[in-house]
Amino acid sequence: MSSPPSYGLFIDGKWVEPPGRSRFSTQNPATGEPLGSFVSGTPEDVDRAITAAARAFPSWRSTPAPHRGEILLRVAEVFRRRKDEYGAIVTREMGKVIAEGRGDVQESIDFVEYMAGEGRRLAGETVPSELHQKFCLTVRQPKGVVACITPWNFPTAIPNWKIAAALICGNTVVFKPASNTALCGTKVVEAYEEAGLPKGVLNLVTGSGGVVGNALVDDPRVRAISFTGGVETGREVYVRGARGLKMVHLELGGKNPQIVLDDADLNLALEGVTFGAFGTSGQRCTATSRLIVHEKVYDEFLARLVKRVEGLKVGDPIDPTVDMGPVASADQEKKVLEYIEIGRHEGAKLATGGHRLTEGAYAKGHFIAPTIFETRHGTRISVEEIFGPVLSVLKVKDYAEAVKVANDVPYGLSSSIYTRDVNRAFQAVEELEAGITYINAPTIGAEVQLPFGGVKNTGNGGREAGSVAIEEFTEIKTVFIDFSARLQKAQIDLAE
Ligand code: UN1
Repeated sequence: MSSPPSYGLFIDGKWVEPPGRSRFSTQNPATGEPLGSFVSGTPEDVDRAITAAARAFPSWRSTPAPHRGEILLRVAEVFRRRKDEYGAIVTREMGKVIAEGRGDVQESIDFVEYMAGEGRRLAGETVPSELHQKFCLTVRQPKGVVACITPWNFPTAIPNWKIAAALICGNTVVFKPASNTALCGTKVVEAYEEAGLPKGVLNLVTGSGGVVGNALVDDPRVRAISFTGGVETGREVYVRGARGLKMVHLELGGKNPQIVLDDADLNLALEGVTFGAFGTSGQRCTATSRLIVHEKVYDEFLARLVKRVEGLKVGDPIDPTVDMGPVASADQEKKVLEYIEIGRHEGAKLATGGHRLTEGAYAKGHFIAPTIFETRHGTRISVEEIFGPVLSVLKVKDYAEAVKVANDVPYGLSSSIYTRDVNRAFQAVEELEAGITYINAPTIGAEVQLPFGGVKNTGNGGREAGSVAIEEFTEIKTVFIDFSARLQKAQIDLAE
């Protein structure tokens, strides 16, 4: 095989390939085809990138936010123009089916445009003073240099959630993408470059979390860190960031339930769980990994689901007729197969799947058959995040038990309930412990104009997307303007 194209780091507006660095490459998880060779960044590279970002900060910060927004609109335009090309790269590098690869890029367009509009808002508040002739208000100011560390499952969308939000607020960025989707990360940065972002405002350092990630998190010039990934790495980032008293934003795992009550529209619920559990091969933080079904409809629903899932076409995700692609990497494949073994050992009943697909066209890829286990609440496969095409089905006797089971896990990102009873639906909104609840829709498919995030081990309380996305990337300055021309003492001079 010929060697794949080489890509550099993007520092201070230039693509650079520092000499003597080792390199890593990415592959298509469906075919093994090599896609690109990337620099394993070092602490010196991180230092240079942060220096460039710090240098660019004063002028970016003082660029009027609506003008920053205009640049973001141009970025969105580049993504729109290159949607087919970028969508195919997402599919080839990450393995999601082409409709979803294009969807990943669409989510980037939506978010960057949404944040461009934020350039004309970035609202503070005005509140009354307790004294005469005094104004009290708040303004938002950028934090400085921020680090964006992103996962492979939404390899253009999640970087944009972070980068566009950080930039519109006036911060400058050092971006480290997941290594196995380094080409997508590189393409994201190319779009910002093509749109004319000033040099140093966005910098890219590829490489490992242990080297590049840690150097970013530890550097005192980095004031905020936005991280999406696994819980254990997230905890490590949080602890390291805490030493420098940094704002750390975490989006971590999920174990998202779809509840199906006995009055649900079963056709709708069936389509919902099929997409929620096996879309993106189950590799969304929001993926449905538990199906909680009322006992009255359990047997019928499970039988129909198994039939539906056995009809899914698994294959090369670039083929538009394919329903599910491979998992994203050899590591993922190993982890998912381990969980399938765990399921078998803890006595879960395999309803379908449970094995690798290795014959013929599957031979070079990381394909796993869509897998459904019947199990009880409390087994490892029913409470631990698997991040693959493995669904645990749990039988419950009523609504109360369904919610109890749904809530009894360490995560709380997304949740869903299918019912025709409006009272039950609202009760579920109140009672499900999750950052997101869907009524009669699957656990996946959040829209960018609404907050995204979760409770418990899913994060540390922050939210991305929506108008609240700017909280993560701004400092609030409180301003008191006294126009009385005399000394007024708050709490002491009681105005009448
Ligand atoms: C993720 O898996 O981390 O809600 C993000 C969804 C997508 C984003 C998922 N819009 O499924």
